[in-house]
Amino acid sequence: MRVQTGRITLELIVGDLTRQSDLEAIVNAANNNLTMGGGVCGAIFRRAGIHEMREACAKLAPIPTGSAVITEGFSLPNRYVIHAVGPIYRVDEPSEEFLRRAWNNALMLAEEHNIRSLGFPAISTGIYGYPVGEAAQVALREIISLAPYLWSLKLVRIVLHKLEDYDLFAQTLSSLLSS
Ligand code: AR6
Repeated sequence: MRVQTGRITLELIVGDLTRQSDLEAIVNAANNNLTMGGGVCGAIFRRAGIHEMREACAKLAPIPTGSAVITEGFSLPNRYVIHAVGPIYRVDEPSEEFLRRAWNNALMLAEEHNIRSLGFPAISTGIYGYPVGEAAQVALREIISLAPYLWSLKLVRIVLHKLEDYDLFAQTLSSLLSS
C-alpha cells in the first residue's frame, strides 16, 4: 500500500527491513542499552556487522525509552541506522506516549541528518508485547501529523514482517485517511 500524506510518500510492505537497499536509513527497534537483542535488532546487528555495530552503540548508550540515536549502517545496504527505543507494553507507562515519542524522535533525527528515505519496523510489537493494531494507530497517527512539516524525508516505508501485521497496519491507515 502506498499513499501520499503531507510532504511524503508513505508505504506499507511485507518484508525484511534489513534488505531494503533503496533506503538511506532504517530504524532499529532497540533497547535502552543499545545492545544486540533478538527480533529485528538481532537481524540488523548481524547484517551491519556485530562488532562494528556493538562498538558504535556502546559509545552512545544508555538512552531513555522513547528516544533515538543514529549510527552508520556499516555492512547494511543503508547509510544510517536510527536506533529508537519503544516501550515494553504496560511496563513503561504511559506506553502510548513512549511509543509516539519513539516514532517522533526517529523521524526528527532523520530530518536533522537530511535523510530522504527511511524504513521502520513495527516498533515494540515483538518482544516488547505491544498489540499490533494499537501500535499501528499510534505510529500512523504520528507520521500523518508530522508529514506536512517534513522537508528532507520524501519516503517513509514501514516494513512488516508478518502478513497479519501488514493487514492491521493497512486497515488502520485506510481508516485514518478516510476519517
Ligand atoms: N524485518 C522487519 N520486521 C521484523 C524483522 C525483520 N527482519 N524481524 C522481526 N520483525 P522486535 P520490540 C518485526 O521484537 O518488540 C530486541 O531484543 C517483529 O515481527 O524486533 O521493539 C531489542 O534489542 C515485530 O513486529 O522489537 C529489544 O531488547 C517488530 O519487528 C527488544 O527486542 C518488532 O519486534 C525490542 O522489542
